[in-house]
Amino acid sequence: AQECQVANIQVMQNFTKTRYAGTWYAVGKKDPEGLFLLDNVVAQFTIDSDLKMTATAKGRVIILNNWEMCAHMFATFEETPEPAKFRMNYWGAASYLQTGNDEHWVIDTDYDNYAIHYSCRVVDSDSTCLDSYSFIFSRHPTGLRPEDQAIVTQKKMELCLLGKYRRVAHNGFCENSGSIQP
Ligand code: DAO
Repeated sequence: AQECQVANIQVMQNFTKTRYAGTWYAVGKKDPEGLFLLDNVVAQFTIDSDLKMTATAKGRVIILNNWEMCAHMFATFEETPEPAKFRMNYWGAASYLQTGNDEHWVIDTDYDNYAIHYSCRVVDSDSTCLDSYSFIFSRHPTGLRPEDQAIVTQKKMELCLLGKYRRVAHNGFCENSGSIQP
């Protein structure tokens, strides 16, 4: 079936990265295998003078089984022929944090209130995604506006991930910490 094939996923049309810049609060997340960012996830996107997109992100993580901390992450984005599809290189402020190179797709956004991110790490033999993660972002730390919920639900369905998201709490864990908070 054509359904749920990664190559058929529709992304944001005419994506404008300058409008995407600024702070986004993760309010929902579908986790990948070996999840990393737990909650209190806030990402800050910047467009440099050379028009390249970069980001910093904070979030609560648990590493080495039992050590809870606020991870401070950095990311650079490589553009592709499709404006809403990027390759993201990411690393942590500390060496024991995750490092990687992931797809970073913007599925939909109104730039001012909500954004839906998607990343497939492993495509299965049937062309569906075997290991994905996805963030639901809001410009407001309090969550999505009621009028945006329906759009987000529709997009979760199109990603074949409806029911696989959890709420991402914001309780100030990463707020008054520079980069590391053991
Ligand atoms: O949390 O399990 C996970 C996967 C997330 C890895 C990437 C985090 C670092 C970069 C975030 C930038 C903006 C989304």
